[in-house]
Amino acid sequence: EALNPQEYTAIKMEIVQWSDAVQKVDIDSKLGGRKVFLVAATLRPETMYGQTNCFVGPDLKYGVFAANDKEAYVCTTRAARNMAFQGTFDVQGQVNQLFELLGSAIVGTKIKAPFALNPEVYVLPMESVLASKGTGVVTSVPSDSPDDFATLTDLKKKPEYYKIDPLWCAIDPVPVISTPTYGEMTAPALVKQLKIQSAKDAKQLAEAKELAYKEGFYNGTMLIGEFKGESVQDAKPKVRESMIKAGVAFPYAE
Ligand code: A2H
Repeated sequence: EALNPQEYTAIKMEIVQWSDAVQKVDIDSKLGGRKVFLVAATLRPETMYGQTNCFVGPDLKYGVFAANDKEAYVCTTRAARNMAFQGTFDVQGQVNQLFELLGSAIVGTKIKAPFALNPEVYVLPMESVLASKGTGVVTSVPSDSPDDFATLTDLKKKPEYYKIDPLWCAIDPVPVISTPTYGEMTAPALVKQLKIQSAKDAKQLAEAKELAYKEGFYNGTMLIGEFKGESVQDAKPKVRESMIKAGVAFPYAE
């Protein structure tokens, strides 16, 4: 991994409405009029049409970092440091944290999902989000990510246990990619086939993730968006460029 840097696409998801747990009066003064975005790192930008949610680690610490005079990004401090050296912020190499939030406080926040069929989605908790990878914010695409589908299934079963409003996970998976082996819902098909019971079935989920990625990448066809009908292999870099051009994404590497 040290030899091969991972090239992610960072997706900017503007906050439409903060959760009740965030004290609006307190943060308004700290933001200085900046728009705030949750920034998710993904390896599958072509699946963003099918976002139904976004995930944060409930026990992880997040910072709200000034990117410039107009925008602030929510991510881990680790990711903000990387961004500072990749030309993401207006001052090269400098991290300007406006304030800090616990993941659990961000849960329930409503955000814009760029390029998605559902233009606004909610932030939900995911225990398996690692602080050591990406931005600590994960887009949720249950049609194509077995991890996302398994987590959403768990949340839907026990909303009170996870302290969430059932409304926040009420959006159904959206068909994004068709594959010969799994049809239009690759992740749900694999979760069923491998008899995955919950997001805690880490071993089977790792296998499902591998199978879903390979089948989607090598044999998938886009069902939606600007590159509908094209192979996933062709569409992937095009969707990425299209999102970057539209100002809703930027390259992020680590
Ligand atoms: B992927 P790699 Cl549809 N902790 O995006 C846990 N998982 C994280 C993360 C973190 N801190 N940061 C990013 N990720 C997820 C879409 C997707 C992803 C689909 C299918 C597979 C898939 C929607 N979720 O990933 O370890 C993000 O989820 C499977 C490869 O760096 C990101 O891409 O290889 C992927 O894991 C990065 O994983």
